[in-house]
Amino acid sequence: MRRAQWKAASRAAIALTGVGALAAGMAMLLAAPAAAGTTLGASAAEQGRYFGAAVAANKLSDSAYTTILNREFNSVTPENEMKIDATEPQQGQFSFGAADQIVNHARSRGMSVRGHTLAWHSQQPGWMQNMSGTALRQAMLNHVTQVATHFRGQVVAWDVVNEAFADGGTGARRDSNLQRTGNDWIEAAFRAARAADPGAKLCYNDYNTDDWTHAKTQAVYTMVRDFKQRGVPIDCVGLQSHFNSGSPYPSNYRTTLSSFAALGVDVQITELDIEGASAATYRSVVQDCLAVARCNGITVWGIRDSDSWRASQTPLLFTSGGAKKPAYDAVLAALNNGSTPPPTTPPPTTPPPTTPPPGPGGCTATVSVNQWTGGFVATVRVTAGSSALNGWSVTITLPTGATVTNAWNVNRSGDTGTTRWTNVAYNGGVGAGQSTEFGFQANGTSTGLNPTCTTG
Ligand code: G2I
Repeated sequence: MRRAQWKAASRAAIALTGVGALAAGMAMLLAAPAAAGTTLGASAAEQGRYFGAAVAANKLSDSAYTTILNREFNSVTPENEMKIDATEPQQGQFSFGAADQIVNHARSRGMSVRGHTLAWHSQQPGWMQNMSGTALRQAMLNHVTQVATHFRGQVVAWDVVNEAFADGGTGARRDSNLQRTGNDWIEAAFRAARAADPGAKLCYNDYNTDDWTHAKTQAVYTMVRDFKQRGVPIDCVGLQSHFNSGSPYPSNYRTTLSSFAALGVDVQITELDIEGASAATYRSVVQDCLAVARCNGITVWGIRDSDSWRASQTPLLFTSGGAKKPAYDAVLAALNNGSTPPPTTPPPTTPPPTTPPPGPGGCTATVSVNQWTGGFVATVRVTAGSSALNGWSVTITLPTGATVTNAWNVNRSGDTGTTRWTNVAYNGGVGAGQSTEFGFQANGTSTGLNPTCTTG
């Protein structure tokens, strides 16, 4: 028996000891999970992931819609029903009916729920749009608290803050009435959400943060790293991943997923749709997620093409008539092929290191590189030998013309030629045989990178 089936069976067996056998038998019939490998949700679960869809409450009466939803998906995100205008239409008067309907539909069928979204510049009710300053800050925090409290224990992950960074090359915050209450509005929202629902994972969610080289991606990365360093409660990053001709799937997507994950947060693909629904692109997205241990789920932004906010782009996995599209088959196959797909990004220019295990007290460093025309990102893994490390230092000689532009999880000295990299406060201690990672981005080429590690 495969592991997930075994777990489900043992849970069922435990349930049988507590209730009448007939009732339990009926419950098992109703809740019987689809056979592994035959639906998106069951296949994702086999990989320790979820596969979800954005759901609209007013479609739950459409049986063609719910047939697909109930068969294929094991996670649900309310598409609009948890937004600020829906849940607090008048200040202090909360309205949870449509959101509750979706949550109940999902949870009664064993699907998990992602909450979307507690604080956002858009879809604010009129009363909030007209607020500013301290009054708005207080109203926003009250909203976060009330909504997260209402759904406490029912939502596995919240998009606490949505779309707070500007597009374009500046990496700046988006101007909004919330931003104008002070730059700390985001962390204030996360703290309020943690206090209200300590069991939920708290995510920052945004779009156009898929390409690792984009300023917006780097800006979100810098914020999440800062939050982790200062103990602001953040558990996950959501990449919306609305792909189209103007904002295509980037070849470095996997680097983006793994770089966020290396900060110690989960990564979730939260609103996936792809203009034209290329099977190959959907396959790549799934393979990229499976290749990153902390990429723990994918949500598509709607079920059938006709349900999409961009219906004319036919970006989803099911036709408007409910038929499976080639992209569906590609996604299912990718989920069933497991976690070691062929790379979708260009192979590293550096051959895989063949470093022997370090001796007592020593450490080793290996590097993997994602090179594109004109630049690269290097991820360096530091591994302790048979003794724990209490500080480490790595030397890397860069080829002529390569210049470091930024780095993470590390202190550096030197941007060109022989560069020296030392641990930061939170990653100097590495247990015997354990590893930690840091990274840097550089212009130029990465040919022949050969890191050496010394302790202390
Ligand atoms: O815009 C696509 C998504 C981008 N990321 C955040 C998501 O929350 C956002 O979802 C979309 C929904 O898919 C749309 O359904 O957000 C839109 C609003 O920003 C939603 O559109 C709204 C229409 O603007 C309203 O006129 C309409 O009443 O949908 C509402 C309900 O159908």
